[in-house]
Amino acid sequence: MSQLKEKLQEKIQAHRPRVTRLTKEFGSVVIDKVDIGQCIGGARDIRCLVTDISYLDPQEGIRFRGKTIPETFEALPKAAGSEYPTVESFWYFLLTGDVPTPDQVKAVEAEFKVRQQVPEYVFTALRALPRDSHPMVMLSVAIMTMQKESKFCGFYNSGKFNKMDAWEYVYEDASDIVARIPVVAAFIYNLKYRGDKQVAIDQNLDMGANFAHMIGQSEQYKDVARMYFILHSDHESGNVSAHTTHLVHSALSDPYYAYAAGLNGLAGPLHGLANQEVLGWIMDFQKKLNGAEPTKENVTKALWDTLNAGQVVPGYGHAVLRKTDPRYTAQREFCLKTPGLKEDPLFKLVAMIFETAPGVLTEHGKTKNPWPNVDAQSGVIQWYYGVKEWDFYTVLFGVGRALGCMANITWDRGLGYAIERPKSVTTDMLEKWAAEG
Ligand code: CMX
Repeated sequence: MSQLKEKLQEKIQAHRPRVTRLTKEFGSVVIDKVDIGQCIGGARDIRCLVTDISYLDPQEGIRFRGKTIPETFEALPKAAGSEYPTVESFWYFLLTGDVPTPDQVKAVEAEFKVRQQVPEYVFTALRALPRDSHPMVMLSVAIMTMQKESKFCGFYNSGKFNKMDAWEYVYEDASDIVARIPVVAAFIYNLKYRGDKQVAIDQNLDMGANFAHMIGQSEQYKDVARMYFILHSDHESGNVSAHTTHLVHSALSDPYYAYAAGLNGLAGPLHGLANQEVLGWIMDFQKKLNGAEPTKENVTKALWDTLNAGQVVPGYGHAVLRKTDPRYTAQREFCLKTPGLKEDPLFKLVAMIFETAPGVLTEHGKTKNPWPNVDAQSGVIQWYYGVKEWDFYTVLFGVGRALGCMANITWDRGLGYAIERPKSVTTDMLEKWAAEG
């Protein structure tokens, strides 16, 4: 058993009695109530999911295992010659809640080197798809194609399946998916945008650095990849991709089925596709400017044009957050400290939208949160480094999100969480309850 798996086993075993006690002794304690607005309005704010991987405070933003984004970056061992941690160290941290030692990180890196070998048939399947398929379709297909590798499914069919050990097989699949997904994403990038010029894995590089290497990127982009994958990893459990993954896995569908489903949710424009939509919105705006300088006035007009056309301003608003998303801030700070990037016209335009959009959205009066989310800033960095194919941006999100979703379902099995099955009601029932007050 690997060091990480051993540590995880220890953590899961220590945690199980807490869940048993809560269910057996305190199962009937009320922690929330549901109104008609929530029932019709997407179950907003109803407390009915449990995760210890991350928590999203409306004012403060995300904490991974109790740490804010700056605290996380500060605490974890860094990649050689970088201020950023490796994705592998973050994976250890997300799974166990412990900051790993450099040796523990090395062990995960070594484990990932073995796990990251993607079966050749995945590439054959991707090459068989129409080349103009959306890269999120390709990513989802790739994950589904690998389902035949599932160790959890093998365990289930072995006749020896039992609830206590099931997490170990989820962990195996989850680790395989996390290690392989950047390799698959790089393959898709090269297939779609670089004439199928494929680059072999560099066994000496950590996950983020290897992704940069495989898509033909610069030395500096290695940190972009590390930062990007970590920032996009997890946002507690109610968002569409995390919740879908959890829901599908709750039926004991294996991690391949579950994460492909999660990715399909991430591909929606109100969720992960928003980073692509932001770039599309900006390019549209620049085209309309026809060479003129962007100003606060013409940005304001473009925002109102979008709102008056009944569309949402992509990259702004959030179901939980009520302040600027610290994932936005972390990326903005990366831009501000990177020579060249802070002078980049696209960064300046995004900064001007940041100055303008909250006021416009507040005046518009609909959104509960007029502040930017993670997607408002992420495309600028990619664009600056030459990843200009913005329909690929959600794939980058999907690589990062695998970390959170896979850590979560490993714990779901470890703690034996039930199949998810909320109750629905009819409109007649709602009207009856409404009349009764
Ligand atoms: N532009 C215009 N209108 C917006 C808006 C925005 N950016 N954000 C919210 N609104 C509108 C909603 O569409 C809703 O209108 P209706 O009452 O007509 O349906 C109203 O404001 C209230 O919505 P809300 O309670 O503030 O927000 P929701 O929880 O319903 O939705 C979200 C959250 C993110 C889907 C929404 O803010 C949005 O569509 N934003 C733009 C897309 C985006 O950036 N998504 C990425 C989110 C982060 C991620 O998951 O990646």
